[in-house]
Amino acid sequence: MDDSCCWESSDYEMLAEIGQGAYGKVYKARERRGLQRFIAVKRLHIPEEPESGIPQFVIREVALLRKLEHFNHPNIVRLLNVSAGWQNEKFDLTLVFEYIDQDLTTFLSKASEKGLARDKIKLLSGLDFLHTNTVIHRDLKPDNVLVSSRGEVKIADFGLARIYTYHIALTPCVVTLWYRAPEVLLQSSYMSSVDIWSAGCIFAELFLLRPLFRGFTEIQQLQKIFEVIGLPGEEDWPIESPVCYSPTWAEKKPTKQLLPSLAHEENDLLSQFLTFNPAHRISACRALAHPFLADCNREDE
Ligand code: 0RS
Repeated sequence: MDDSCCWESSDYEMLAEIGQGAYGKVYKARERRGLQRFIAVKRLHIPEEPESGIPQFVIREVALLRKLEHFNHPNIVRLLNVSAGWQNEKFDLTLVFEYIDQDLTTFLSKASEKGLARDKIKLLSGLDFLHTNTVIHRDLKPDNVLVSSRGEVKIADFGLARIYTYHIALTPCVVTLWYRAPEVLLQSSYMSSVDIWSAGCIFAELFLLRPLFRGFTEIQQLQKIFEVIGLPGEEDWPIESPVCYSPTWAEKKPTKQLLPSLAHEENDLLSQFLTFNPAHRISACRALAHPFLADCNREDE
């Protein structure tokens, strides 16, 4: 059977491929019935386990996504439907989401500095919700933050992390390191604080209108980070990391003003996002109470 047959659906009409990555593929489509809304259809092919059939974690992660959907969080992309089936001895998972017009990358490429300030609070509300429900995004970046024509900000591409790891092992593909937390770059263990690091990089990008740390290898990415935040103390270096601490990495500069172009409160929050030691990094919940974001919140009302 050729691949094209898979895309025929009585429920929706496939329009265009909008993304491809470790996750499989995402398509823009339109419902054939009812409201005939645009939707985002995500297809994952999951190799069958020889012994047990469908891997247990696939079932668990999809169940978690569906559970989260019941909360209707305004900053999380809506999951409309999940279906599964077998195709050529592979297990296919199809997730149908609401379609949002733009990603943040595109939004930023058209943006001028004004009018962005209040959007990041929404991103943090979404993150706080995910973290409260023990979901770590792990790959938060402007490509998977969606911005609707009504100015809503919604996080996409979360929850299936373990399915992705599975995929990445099978399909080598280029991933961006720009939003990756140092503990991930150093191959240490990680927690929800990795998403806060990514949010910090996005926060800076809203002001700079360009990515903050643009490294093309793990080592180069770390160097770019240390050029801005300064070299961390050896006591903060993860002991389990295969990368050794070296004082020659960068200067140990004081982290008073990370970005000179930012105001005092913006810099204060940014330095709490971009704290090297994940144990000392601010949480999404505490960041929402920071004077800078609390102010945005009031303006929104
Ligand atoms: C890199 C410049 C291009 O509505 C788009 C949507 C879009 C969605 C949508 C809804 C729910 C996803 C997408 C989704 C699912 C993995 C994903 C990975 C990244 C992003 C979303 C994912 N920039 C990227 C592609 N693109 C054009 C600009 C667009 C434009 C509008 N609306 N995705 N992608 N989940 N899984």
